[in-house]
Amino acid sequence: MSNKVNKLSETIAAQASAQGVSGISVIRVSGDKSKTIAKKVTGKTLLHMKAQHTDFLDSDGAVIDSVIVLFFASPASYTGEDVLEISCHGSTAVVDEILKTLYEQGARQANAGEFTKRAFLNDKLDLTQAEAVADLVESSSAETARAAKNSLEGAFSKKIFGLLDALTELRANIEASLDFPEEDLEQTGHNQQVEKMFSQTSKHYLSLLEETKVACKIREGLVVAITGEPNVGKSTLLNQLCGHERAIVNEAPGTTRDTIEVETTIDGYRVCFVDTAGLRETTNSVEQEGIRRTKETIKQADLVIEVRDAKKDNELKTKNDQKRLVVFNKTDLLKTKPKRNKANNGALFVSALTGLGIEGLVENIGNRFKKEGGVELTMTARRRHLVSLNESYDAFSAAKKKTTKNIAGDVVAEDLLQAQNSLSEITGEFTNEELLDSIFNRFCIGK
Ligand SMILES: Nc1nc2c(ncn2[C@@H]2O[C@H](COP(=O)(O)OP(=O)(O)OP(=O)(O)O)[C@@H](O)[C@H]2O)c(=O)[nH]1
Ligand SMILES: [Mg+2]
Repeated sequence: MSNKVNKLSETIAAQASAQGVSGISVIRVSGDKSKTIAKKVTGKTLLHMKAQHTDFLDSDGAVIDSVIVLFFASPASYTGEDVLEISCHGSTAVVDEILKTLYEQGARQANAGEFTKRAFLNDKLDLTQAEAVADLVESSSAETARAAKNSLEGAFSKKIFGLLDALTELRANIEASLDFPEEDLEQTGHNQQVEKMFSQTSKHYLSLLEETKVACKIREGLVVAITGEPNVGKSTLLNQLCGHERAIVNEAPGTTRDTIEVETTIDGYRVCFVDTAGLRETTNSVEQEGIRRTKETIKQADLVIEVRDAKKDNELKTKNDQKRLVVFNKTDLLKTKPKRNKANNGALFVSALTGLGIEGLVENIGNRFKKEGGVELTMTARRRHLVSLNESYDAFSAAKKKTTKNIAGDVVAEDLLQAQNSLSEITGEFTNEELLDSIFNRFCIGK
């Protein structure tokens, strides 16, 4: 790990707007040569943030298009470098011609995420903010877009920096006490002060861990397993939920042998439904393997829908919880419609065949995103953030434990430093080229 890695030097260019035909396309250039290139392709000297309507000239001076150009002088630009933005007519031929000219004039094609990577390397954004740019572009619901915007504006980094400050203060306190005898520290109330700081920081960690977990899960989506005995209608339910005949439905029990995954969205949130083999005792080795996979899916799922046949299951008692939802299927075959009550504890009644009650089931799943852990979604987070935050919390907890056992202050301070380094990996103050590549390579070109 090192402090920020090498900065980039060449001037880059790429289409920033979506590929294909559109009303307007935006092409972006960033780097030292942006201003000279701008002069060559427009014949004009551009001023900072003054839009100009001009002809865009190819390398022989012929007009390619009539465009609006906007120049941002370093460091007041997205990347922190000189940036030229060209809004041209949205024809692929025009875009190609303009890019060809920019390359002839000294720019090179930008790599995926290179504009945002430069913004990070030039301290315009920290790593969580750079990641939030990708999350915002990819967001599929108003809530995730808002959360990504918050992260882009620094909501997540601010919380990490808050923790880092608390750790710095704690470490300074502990290091300052290294030269004093234990009795003095006891008398001056120093030890109580350190204890209080540990307990406050611990609370801070736990609430951020909870929030990060929720944000992470919402970004990744929920895995919902559809389980139950053979023939209760699991595959019919999967087909109903995803809107097409994905899984084979048959009146013979034991039809589904392998797990079947279908990705969809509910209110813009990602959900992966997994249809599973029905659970029963069997000697058939293929079915046994299917049942093993079902059990594996249940372990990994965020929510397990337990489908039951309402006609056979007279005992409507259920125990629903955060991870388990009982759904009584085939209610179209019942003479009297069952009602939700205390005994069935919020179980749902549906007919996968007719679609009855499916809307309520979808709503129930959608609400799990909104009320996830009772925590409001105020930021986006990724698995790598959660991993580093957990590592940091482990090092912090080790330090806390050692203080209560009166282990030497320098050992405690070392753990706290470790906790700080793990947090710095989140914001990118400590990073390496592979991590940056793995983040920015997933961006699209032009971002
Ligand atoms: N009347 C009625 N029949 C249903 C309903 N849902 C499923 N069925 C029927 O029940 C039978 C079994 O349906 P499947 O969806 O294959 O059941 P499964 O739980 O996936 O079964 P396995 O894959 O064998 O475990 C089929 O004949 C379906 O048409 C329903 O809501 N009402
Ligand atoms: Mg099935």
